[in-house]
Amino acid sequence: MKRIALLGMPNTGKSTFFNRLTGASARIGNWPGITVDLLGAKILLGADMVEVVDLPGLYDLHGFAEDEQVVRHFLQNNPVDLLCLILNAAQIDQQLPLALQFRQLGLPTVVVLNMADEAERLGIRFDAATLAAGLDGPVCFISAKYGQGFPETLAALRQMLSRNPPTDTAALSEEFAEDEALVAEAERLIARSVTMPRVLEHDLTERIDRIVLHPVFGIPLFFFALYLLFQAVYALGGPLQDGIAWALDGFRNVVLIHFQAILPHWLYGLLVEGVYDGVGTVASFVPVIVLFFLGMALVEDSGYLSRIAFLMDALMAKLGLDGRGFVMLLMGFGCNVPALMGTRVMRSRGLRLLTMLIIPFSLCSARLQVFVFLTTALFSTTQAPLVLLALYLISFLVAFGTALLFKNRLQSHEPLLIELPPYRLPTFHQVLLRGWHEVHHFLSRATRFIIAGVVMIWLLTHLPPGVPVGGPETLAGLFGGWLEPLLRPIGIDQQMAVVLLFGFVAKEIVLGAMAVVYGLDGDALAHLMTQQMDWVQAFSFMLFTLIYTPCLSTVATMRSESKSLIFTSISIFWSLFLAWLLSFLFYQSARLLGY
Ligand SMILES: Nc1nc2c(ncn2[C@@H]2O[C@H](COP(=O)(O)OP(=O)(O)OP(=O)(O)O)[C@@H](O)[C@H]2O)c(=O)[nH]1
Ligand SMILES: [Mg+2]
Repeated sequence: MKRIALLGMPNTGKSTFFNRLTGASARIGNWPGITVDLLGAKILLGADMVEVVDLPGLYDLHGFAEDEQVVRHFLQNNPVDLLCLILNAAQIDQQLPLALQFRQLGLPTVVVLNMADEAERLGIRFDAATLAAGLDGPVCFISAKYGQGFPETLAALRQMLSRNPPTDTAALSEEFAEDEALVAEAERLIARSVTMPRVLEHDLTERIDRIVLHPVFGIPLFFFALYLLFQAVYALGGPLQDGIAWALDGFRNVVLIHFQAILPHWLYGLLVEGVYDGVGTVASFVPVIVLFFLGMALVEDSGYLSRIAFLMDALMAKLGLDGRGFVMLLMGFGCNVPALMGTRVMRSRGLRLLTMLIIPFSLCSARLQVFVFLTTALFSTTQAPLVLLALYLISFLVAFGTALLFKNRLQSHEPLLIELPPYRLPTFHQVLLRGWHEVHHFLSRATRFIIAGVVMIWLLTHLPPGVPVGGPETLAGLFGGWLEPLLRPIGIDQQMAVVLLFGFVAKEIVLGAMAVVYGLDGDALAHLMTQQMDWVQAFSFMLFTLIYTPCLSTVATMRSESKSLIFTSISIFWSLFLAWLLSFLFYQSARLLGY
């Protein structure tokens, strides 16, 4: 099978092109460094089955950040028949040297000038023939996002592919011409083939930036935007969630109930009261999570992320981090795993480890489910979003505090230039794709962890046979009993202790576990929680859930990205210790104050 590799600088639209080419749904965002790993997909091009590989961006063929190494390693170890080099046409002056560097590889290459729409708006004109002659190969103009020029590009790829015999890329280690020589050549080529208006008009972007990057109001504005996002999530997500809970309940009472007569008692209990109720309780939160992600997608794709990195850079530097670290925390709001992988763009190991250490404190969407459930149950509708905002702020504070404590051990000196890409609106398709991503993510986690988790909990609360369900004599009661001395000082009882134990595997299980432990779901469960705990206990539970290890996947990613067992263990123990300490301080002082 033939292979096409998509290469280019970060944020030039490689993944957007990849998605258009293959129909895949690679993650896209207006932030350099969204793709940090290989993603392949097969397509039929002419008569050939071709594997297209989307790669992380690279600034330079001899770059040494982890994501750039991923590219080099790929090129050195896999035969590639055709390179598809994606450049941002609107920044041709900065990107052409990379194209010339690639030309030295001597591999068949199609140069794709993407974002032709933006280049045109800016008034940049190209002489395609001169450019193609200078680059020694075909040049295509395209807007991967909107589709102009796509058929022609596809034809060029097909033609190049049919013309060339397979090549070996081991040539990568060859000597390159001096960088200065390449830059000078790029300048000459641009002078001959590109006409740029004297001043580039980024009018709208500049006007928005004047507000968003305001030295005084910039940061408050960001937190206000965050607050609006939660309000919207509550306002829109609540009814959706109720709807799903209602439908799931209906299905149970109308259809599943009939199996009670057919199935053995224990099996019905396991399947319906265990798996169905457990997974259903979690599933009813999916709309909230998807909504939240759509909001995040807007932040990510608009280009606001880079502005946030810029705004927070000075503050983060005091913590031994940089603006990207803050952005990784925000990405961690979705899921900590890609945020951990996103640190690959950092070159200094100290900086990378310090950033990885704080990411698990970022309030991921699985934890969000738990918090939305508990805040809705135990606080009034006006208080709930504020409590949630407080939890987000605590998540930042804990992360910052951790960075402060560890920054001297994980030193870094990496100069950073934050790029501010123009603002872009995601297309409807991109937004849909993102929503689908999250549903898909949920479904795959559901099959991997949630079902297994709720089954385990059902067994623990029902075994050994013959004892009262969920009582102190069951296995769950036993475990809870062991943990109790440790968790009582933070206001967590035996049953919730079992829930926390499972939360270690994945926070998505927490709600399902509560449903199974208490044998209730939906509103009934929420109602019961108000009797089982007061707001002080609930908040203490949420604090603990926020701070202790997010899930096994995070631990595994931490291990593979840091390549250090010691570092991973430190992260786990530190977060457990901190979770307990802060919950303890909160719970005991609240009680002392008479709450
Ligand atoms: N206006 C315009 N925007 C585009 C075009 N292609 C991609 N984009 C936007 O550019 C941004 C970057 O797109 P990606 O596909 O994630 O870029 P990438 O090269 O894969 O980036 P990394 O994986 O971070 O290296 C996103 O906001 C896209 O929506 C285009 O043709 N026109
Ligand atoms: Mg990408």
